[in-house]
Amino acid sequence: MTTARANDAPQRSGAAKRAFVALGANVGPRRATLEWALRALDASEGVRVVARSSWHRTAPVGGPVGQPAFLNGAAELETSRTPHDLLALMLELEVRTGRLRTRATQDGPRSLDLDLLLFADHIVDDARLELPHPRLEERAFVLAPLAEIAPDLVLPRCGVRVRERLAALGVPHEPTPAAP
Ligand code: PH2
Ligand code: MG
Ligand code: MG
Repeated sequence: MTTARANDAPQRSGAAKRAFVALGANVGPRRATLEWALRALDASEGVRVVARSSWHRTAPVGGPVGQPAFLNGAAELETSRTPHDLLALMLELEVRTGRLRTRATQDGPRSLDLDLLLFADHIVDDARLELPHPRLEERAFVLAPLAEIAPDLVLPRCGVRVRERLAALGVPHEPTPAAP
């Protein structure tokens, strides 16, 4: 594991860190699954959900032609976990919704997708995790919900605020009314 931080504080200081998570689903009872995921995160040891967006109905980006529309959202967490411990929890929650992960399902339909976007000022690049999330700045389906809860958050790689990056992508800021 290669984990670097902007300062030299120990990685497991025990102090709560701020993290941002993207949520998505396009199979099954999407809204109920996403709400369950937020409750399950908040109920987990060392994790508190401190802010959440509304759910945005979004057209699928990439993946197989004709896959169903997504509901997407974002949440801000406070956590005493490490990035990898938080990731492990997120993957466990995905599996609990019945999600299977194979090469064939990459970018394909999923009952629940939880992506770790940012974890304090951590920079991580290993086989399991990349932080900041590698496609964070390109994805309106991530930035639009994130702009609801953290519009002034500066995206570390490009130095631009979330709401400015979203505007530059040319996608309306307002949440799309989400179907159930
Ligand atoms: N996730 C993907 C690929 N494409 N498209 C939308 N609209 N929403 C997603 O969450 C999404 C996607 C890979 O995780
Ligand atoms: Mg994803
Ligand atoms: Mg994912």
